[in-house]
Formats: sequence, structure tokens, C-alpha cells
Amino acid sequence: MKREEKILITGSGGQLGTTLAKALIDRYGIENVTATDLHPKTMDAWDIGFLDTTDAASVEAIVKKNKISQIYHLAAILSANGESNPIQTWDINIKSWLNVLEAARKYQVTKVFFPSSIAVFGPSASKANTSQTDFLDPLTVYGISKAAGEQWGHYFFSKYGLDVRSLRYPGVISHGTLPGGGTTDYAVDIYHKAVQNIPYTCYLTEDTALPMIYMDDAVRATLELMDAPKDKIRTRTSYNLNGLTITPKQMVDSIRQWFPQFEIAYTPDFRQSIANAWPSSIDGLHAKNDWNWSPKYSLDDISNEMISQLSKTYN
Ligand code: AKB
Repeated sequence: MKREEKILITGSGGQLGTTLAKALIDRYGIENVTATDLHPKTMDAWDIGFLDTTDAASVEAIVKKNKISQIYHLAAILSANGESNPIQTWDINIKSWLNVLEAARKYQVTKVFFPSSIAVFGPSASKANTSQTDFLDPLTVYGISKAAGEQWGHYFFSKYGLDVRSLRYPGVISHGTLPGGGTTDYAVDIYHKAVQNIPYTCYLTEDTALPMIYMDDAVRATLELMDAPKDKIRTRTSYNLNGLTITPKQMVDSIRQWFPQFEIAYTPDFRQSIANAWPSSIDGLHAKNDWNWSPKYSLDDISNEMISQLSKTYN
């Protein structure tokens, strides 16, 4: 039976937004999900409508008109792209989030989801098994906007009682949609090249360890967090979301089980210094304790899924 919720997704055309929209439509029914993006498009079974989340009046109008009860605010500029225009990135990421929070507060939205990121951490945090409460000194404008966004979510919760929930995603690996301008994008691009038998040039060194997660785990975590009873959510800034830790070399070794001839070269660029300031692994203790989070996908599970799905796309 479909549950009675009215869902708004912003940034629904992006990597996470596309898969999350499908999961929410399956769960709540297509008539109850308003999927939006700055770039509208028609998907297989649903439409993504236009919404500029930096325009407060438009955000309020859609929340009011559709009697929205839950918002998943995914619209944002990611870490690598954000560096080419820091002020605009800050403006877009923060303005849109404040517009969503204000509309949610005014129109009694019951739950709001904010995607944060491991990018909130910087050089002062421990590199390995980084705790959720470790020091936040992000070096990218994306990381700064996520760290501030977490605090805004916490503020709206403590001041107005708005039920804001958030996860710090690691790099998300998926076959459905390409990621758009992050530092962890190589972990998706590499599979596209491998299945097409094209050599890949990686912009990070072979031993750059970063936290990652497979899309199915990322979507399941999002839904489990949003489903958890309110009194279980003891973190109102953002939960560390742990999946696994991968280096480019480990990924290549995994891919070579399917494609032994796969070729890779390493030419680090500006994204290397972004990655160097991020944790290599994160501690998901709070997510486990509060709402029982446990990731499922290993690196070989991910390679298996990515290669079999992308082989269908390219063949
Ligand atoms: C990025 O690389 O910017 C994102 C992230 C880790 O938030 N994938």
C-alpha cells in the first residue's frame, strides 16, 4: 500500500536524485512525488519539472501548491566544479538551502532531508576512521557550504522544531547517471571506460584512499534515516555515512578480474589536493547506534554490478 506523503525532490536530475526519485515514486506513488531540477527533463516513467531553488518565491509556491510533507533537497554544486566559481557556489548552495528551510517552516513540512558530504572535513580532522564529531575545517567552498548547511539544519530543528535529517555522503558509485563535477567522480568514470575497452587517465594518484558507497546502499541509507522514529535521530547536524574505502589501484585490480587488459595512467590534477584534505575512511558509529545503519556492498560487488549494468548500456 502506498503511504500518504507528498514529496518534493530538488536537484532530481542529478546522480543521487535520479535513483532516489525512482525509489520514492515506487514507495509513495508517482502522483505524490514532485521531482524538480534547474534542468527539466523527461525520464522513462516520470517528468522532472523546472525549479530554481535560489528563488524563494518559487520554492514556497511549489511547497504550498503541492501540500508537500517531505523535502529531499539535493540541488547543489559539487566540490570540483565549485572551485571554479567559489562565490557563486556558496550563493547557490546556501541560498537554496535557506529557501527550502524557510518554505518547510512556513508550510508545516514534516521532514526535510539535507545531503551533506565528507567534504566537511579538512586537514585538521583525523585522516582514518574520522569521527562524526571531529574538527571541520573544509578547504573547498562546497565543503564550507555543507558544513554551514548542517548548522542551518540544526538551527531550524532547535529553534522551530523542524525535523531536519542529514547524511554526510562519501563518493557515490552508480551506473544510472553520471556524477556532476565532484572529486570522487573517477570511481564512476573508470567503469564507463573499462566496459568500452578505453584506457583511463585518473586525476588522482593510485594510492589515494577515499570513502565511497554504492548507490543502492546510499539510497537505502537515505530512506532508513528518513523512516527512523524521530526520537532515534540524535544528530541534527549530519551523520557520517560509511560505506567502504577504495584507492584507484584497488579499483583497477577489481576491474581487471573482468577486463585483464584494462589500462590506466595517473595524472593528478587540482582534485588531488581536494582529496588529500579529505578522510580516507569515516566512522559510522552514530548511524549504526541510532538507526542501525550497515552498508552491504563490497568493492567486488560494486564492480560486478557496474560492469554488468554498463555492459548492457554500451552493447
Ligand atoms: C564530491 O566529490 O564532491 C562528492 C562528495 C564526496 O560530496 N561526490
